Amino acid sequence: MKYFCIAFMAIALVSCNSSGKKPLETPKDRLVHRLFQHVTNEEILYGHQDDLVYGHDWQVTDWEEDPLERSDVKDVSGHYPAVVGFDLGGIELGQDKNLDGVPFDLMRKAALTHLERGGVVTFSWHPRNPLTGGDAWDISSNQVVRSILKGGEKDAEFLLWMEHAADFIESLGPDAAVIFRPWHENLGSWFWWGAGLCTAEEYRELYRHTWLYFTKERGLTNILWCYSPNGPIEPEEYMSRYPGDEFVDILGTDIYEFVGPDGLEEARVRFNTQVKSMLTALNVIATDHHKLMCLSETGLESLPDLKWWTEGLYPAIQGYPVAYVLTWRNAHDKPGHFYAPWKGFEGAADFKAFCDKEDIVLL
Ligand code: BMA
Repeated sequence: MKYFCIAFMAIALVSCNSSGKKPLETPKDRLVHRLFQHVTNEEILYGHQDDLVYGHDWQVTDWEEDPLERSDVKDVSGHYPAVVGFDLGGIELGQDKNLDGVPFDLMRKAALTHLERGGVVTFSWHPRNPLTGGDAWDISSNQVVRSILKGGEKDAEFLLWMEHAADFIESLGPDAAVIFRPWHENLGSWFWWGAGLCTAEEYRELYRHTWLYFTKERGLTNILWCYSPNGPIEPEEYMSRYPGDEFVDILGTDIYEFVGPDGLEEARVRFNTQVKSMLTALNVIATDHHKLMCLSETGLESLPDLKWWTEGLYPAIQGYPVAYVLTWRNAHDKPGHFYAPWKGFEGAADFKAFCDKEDIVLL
């Protein structure tokens, strides 16, 4: 395992971009540079969703006092993950807590703490359905995206939703460069912005509308925008709803392993094939478009394969220029809904072996 050191950040502050000419002026430039540097070094950052705010059997309760030193990943590997993900779902309504019960004040503190430790922060967003009032998974109408675009019946309301999300990111301060990954898994049809629920043009408009609001209206220029359709899919399909180079910095994909009736071994083989074929395609697209790439979400729920990390995930990503790979959350209130080991979990040794690989980076 390799891990960041503060010295790296100091070097990054005075270094130049790949052309060697333009100084790296903004926090965003520096984060992009740093991620490219890891890719050049053939290193992959490991990430975990919600890592600092709760784990398999614990959660932060007193967020103001808590030093946020607990982490399931650290409990097992000795290190914090290099990347921590958080979800903004619920911010749009001005709620105090997100859809999984994480107070936004705690999320802000955790994000800033992680950045101070030298980590990378990424935000996803499962906003509620602005037309029906249901949740992100409410796919009862195919008019939702259209309703929030300019001239739509919900466009003013949606502007307010974006305002709340932008306020939160702005509250991290001007030095915080973060990855934002809205409208993810859009080639499936399980979210109201999914492929079966809006046209390709409506989707692209939604992404651009969001980008324009954050970037131009609000001047939030320290965001790395990640486009992350569900995989695996063919390259043409991946690009079929791509918002455009101007609006995207990182090409991501979400691919999970699912165990079917054919058992663990087959599931592992299937996952391996799917991830490799998607990353092979993404590598070509990312090279053509001069973008970073990542495995924005992955995991095997409950980790029934005790060798998943070293024999499932690692061989699937090893050697690919992925900036980071993020496994999903360890819910403390949903039995079996976990994607990283915790202290005492029987498969912890395999995770530790994964973290100890030369090309896997934790803090
Ligand atoms: C899903 C599950 C849900 C959660 C949502 C947003 O994959 O983990 O329990 O509410 O992500 O974090």
